[in-house]
Amino acid sequence: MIPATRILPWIIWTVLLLPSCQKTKSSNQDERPPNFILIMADDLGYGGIGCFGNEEIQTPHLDRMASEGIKFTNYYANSTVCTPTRAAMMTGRYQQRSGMEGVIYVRGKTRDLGMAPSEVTIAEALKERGYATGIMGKWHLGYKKEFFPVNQGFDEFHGYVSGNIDFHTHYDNAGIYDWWHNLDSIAEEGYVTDLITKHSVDFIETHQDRPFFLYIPHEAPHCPFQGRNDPGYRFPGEKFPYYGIVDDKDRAYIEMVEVMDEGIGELFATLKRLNLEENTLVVFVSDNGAEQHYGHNGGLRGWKLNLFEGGIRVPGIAWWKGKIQPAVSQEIVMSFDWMPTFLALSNAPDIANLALDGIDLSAHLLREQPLVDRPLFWKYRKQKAIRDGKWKLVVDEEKGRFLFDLSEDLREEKNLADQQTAVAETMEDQLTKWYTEVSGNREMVTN
Ligand SMILES: [Ca+2]
Repeated sequence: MIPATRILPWIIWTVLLLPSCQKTKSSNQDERPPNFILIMADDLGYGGIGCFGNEEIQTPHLDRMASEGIKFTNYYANSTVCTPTRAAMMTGRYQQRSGMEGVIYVRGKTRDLGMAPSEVTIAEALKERGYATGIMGKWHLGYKKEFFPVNQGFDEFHGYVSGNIDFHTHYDNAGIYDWWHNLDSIAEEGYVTDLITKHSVDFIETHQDRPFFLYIPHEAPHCPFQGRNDPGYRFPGEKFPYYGIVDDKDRAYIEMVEVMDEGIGELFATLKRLNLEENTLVVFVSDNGAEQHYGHNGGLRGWKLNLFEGGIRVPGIAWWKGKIQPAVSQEIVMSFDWMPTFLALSNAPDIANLALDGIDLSAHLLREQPLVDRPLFWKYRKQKAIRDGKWKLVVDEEKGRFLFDLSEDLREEKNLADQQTAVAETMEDQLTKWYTEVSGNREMVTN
């Protein structure tokens, strides 16, 4: 069910695209809309991979993707934690609009909550365009089956719905088994990262003859810290440590990122083998900044769970053979921009009808056109933040106001709030107006 306020645009849009769906079926390869592969790491910080300055972790496939494609140095996650970034990415809208401002936890009062099936997702919109749609990996937008990916436009789902599972036994942090195929709990042996890669390759092979959208939200490098050959440790009815039982967690962390990179290499090899490279846009991003104890934030201030740059600025890469030219882009981009971008590239009719907050990046990706100037906003727990050009304002309910000039102070060391009071006031006003508009009076998950 689509809410009444959005029914009219949805009907108009659906009717408008009927003729183009029919055309897709009979069109030749040149007219076929491109495939989209959206890969998202979990808790990977700004300095977490080779092409973003990490010298300790070997990520040759992501490094090659960045050198052949566009590397975004100002790429932001919509939030500093899992659930809200995923909600924004799936809907192309600020997560507050779907009530998903905080994390849905496996324990406690949020366990029964989820993103409403009435929200229009990127998968639903592309499915309407005739795309095959798949998600292999972490969902984290609701534990009840009514919230599962297959009820949000995905034809196929292999993965888990909680925040993290044992990479080997597939039990979540509450000791509940969490590995699914569509709506069924299934027994499947394997290391989560390898299973995600295997099912992703299978999906591409199965759907190679039609346009597809494949969303690959990896578990790596979120805890528990476990490599391929480390033991499983979560079992029902037992107590276990959140971060895992491996002694050398730094070693396990490195391996987790490297195995993910290996899997991404396998995806690229699959595209090449099936001759899909020139018809597939591949995007790699993270869902929030680095975890404080084991992650790499590239020298930025802050970590996952706060709105300083280290919590929200993450790696972003876009690759498309023959279409995207190698470049380093300083344009400011955010998670919710991929939905309008993919819809535009699939020649969807007027996407303005969907009232998305994200913007279409396609002219920037394909022709290096600059993006329009726009402010971007965040809210999580006691912090709100706005980025507008070079300025960034963080308003913390307890610690006060922080204003930074990111063009000179990327590490957010010099608080200019007292010197540039007019700038700070104006930005705080924008922030307040934004929050009133996106949150409305609705109930919100704020954990
Ligand atoms: Ca995360």
